[in-house]
Amino acid sequence: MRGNVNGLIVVDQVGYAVKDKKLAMFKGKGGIFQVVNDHKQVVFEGEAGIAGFDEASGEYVSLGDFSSVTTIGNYQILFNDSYSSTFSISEKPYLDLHTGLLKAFYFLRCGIDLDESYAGPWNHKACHTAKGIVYNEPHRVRDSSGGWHDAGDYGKYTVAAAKALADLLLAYELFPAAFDRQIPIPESDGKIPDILLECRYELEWLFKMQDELTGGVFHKLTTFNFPPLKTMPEEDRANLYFSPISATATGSFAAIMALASRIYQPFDQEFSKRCIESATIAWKWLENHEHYPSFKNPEQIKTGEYGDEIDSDERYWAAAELYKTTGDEIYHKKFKQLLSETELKYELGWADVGGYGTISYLLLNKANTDSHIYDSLLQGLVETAEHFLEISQKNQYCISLTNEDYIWGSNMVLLNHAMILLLANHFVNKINYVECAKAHLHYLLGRNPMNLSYVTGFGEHSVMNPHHRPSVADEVTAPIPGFVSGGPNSGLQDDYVKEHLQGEPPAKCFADHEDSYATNEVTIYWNSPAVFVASYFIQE
Ligand code: G3I
Ligand code: 9MR
Ligand code: ZN
Repeated sequence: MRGNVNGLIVVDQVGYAVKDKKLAMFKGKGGIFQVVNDHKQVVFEGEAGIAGFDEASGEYVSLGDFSSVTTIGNYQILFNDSYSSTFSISEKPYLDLHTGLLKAFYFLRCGIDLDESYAGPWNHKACHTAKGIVYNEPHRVRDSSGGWHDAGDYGKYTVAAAKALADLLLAYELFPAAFDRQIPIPESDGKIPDILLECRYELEWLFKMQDELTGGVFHKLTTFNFPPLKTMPEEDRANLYFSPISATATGSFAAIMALASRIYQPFDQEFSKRCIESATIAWKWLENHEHYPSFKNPEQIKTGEYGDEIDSDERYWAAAELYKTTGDEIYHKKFKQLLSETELKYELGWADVGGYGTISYLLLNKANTDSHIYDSLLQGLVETAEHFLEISQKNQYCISLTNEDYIWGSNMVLLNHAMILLLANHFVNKINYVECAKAHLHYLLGRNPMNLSYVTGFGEHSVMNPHHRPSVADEVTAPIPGFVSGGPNSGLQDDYVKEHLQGEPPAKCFADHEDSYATNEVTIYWNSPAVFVASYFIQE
């Protein structure tokens, strides 16, 4: 890096592919700019066009195109006296990013030593190996170990796990060629793709969330309170509690287990069978509990609630996956019935999961579907993608976020939109969707109003102080790499941002500070859509 890098010119700090359309954004009025290589030679001169107003950042922004630069190398953009961060042009700029995003799940593993050979300076001892207590049944203790920590905290939450697993397994299902390299992780064997080995670590834990007495699934496994920020996982020794069963957890569990059963079938039939059996038992619980009160944190439990009033979308997703995996018409019938009750058919969140049900159905052999339903769901998916494309075409950063989208975890909203665009492209093959999805990734990686790569360890100016307990508590300066930060959140829902960011425009409501859990935390389900999106671009 050299020169005056002041955030006036923003680029994808990880890089652009040789064939890419290459845009940089310039704050303020446009004008002549140069692309400079690392031998200080000007390789291109262009002009950033007329500036447009970007509502989300409250700034004028103009766009400069340097697509004609196709020589592999490292570059900066020079504009008046300001420089951009360094970026690369290469055939596959996202390969290491992809590995890093996946490796983050290994770093979140609970219940196992993270050895130096895999974890480097971020190694630590096994954590949370004690049994968990079933809330309100103090004498009932159950194995609870394994899986991934949810986030910057050490809780493990069923619906969060299901979203993360869905994105990862879907990425593998649709883009298997993206997973032919090893991460590597301790289980890497060169036969089973590492992503499936990593997901299995989570699935083995998820089985433990199913109540052996009723088939329902516990909503979460956490301590009563969040431990202090400066706490290594193995130092967090308070009792662990299984919160009560919920319908949303049971629905998401049934769905993800049915999906997993299909994916693991060619590799391990025994495991695949366990998955579908658990899914079926969870489904029976759902059938026996058609109306079930939505989950609320019990009195003493103050950790993440993952509340969700509506469980029809979880049931819809479960029916779709169970139908797809078993071929049993009973689930098809249920799916069709739930279709009319489900409004959120294109959402890919931890609360609104209908999109996964829709995608599952669309990935069926059309002969096994009701063609009217199939066509209308596909049309809805395409309309959703068109909507995002339209917004992006008017947006100065070429993304589909509107002011209202800068909520807690806005980077997930961003990446979910990119997923929808890529999924729509999967069915109707439209290059504009792919380019638009890539623009979303460019935003994540630095081409945004904050001039910040929101992925730790990737990009010259990337997030350094995530709200992530091990990153805070360990003695290593650098945060653990490969984590997607939550991103700008105009709700200003933590004390740090309340104090420092009053009045900021939505896209600038972000603080790279360890106390800002409402803007700068990390979670499994913000990383997982990033894996999905990056997977597309490394295998296309
Ligand atoms: O959807 C509404 C939107 O309609 C409204 O306009 C907007 C205004 O603030 O709010 C939106 O809701 C927000 C919701 O996230 C969106 O998903 C809520 O305000 C916000 O409070 C809520 O935050 C959730 C947060 O927990 C607090 O409950 C995040 O989604 C969720 O990702 C986060 O999850 C936490 C876990 O509880 C604990 N582990 C870490 C994890 C990540 O921070
Ligand atoms: O660390 C917690 C984070 O994982 C949650 O997302 C967040 C919201 O539930 O809460 C964080 O914990 C904070 C708590 O809510 C309030 N006191 C400070 C805690 C951070 O150290
Ligand atoms: Zn742990």
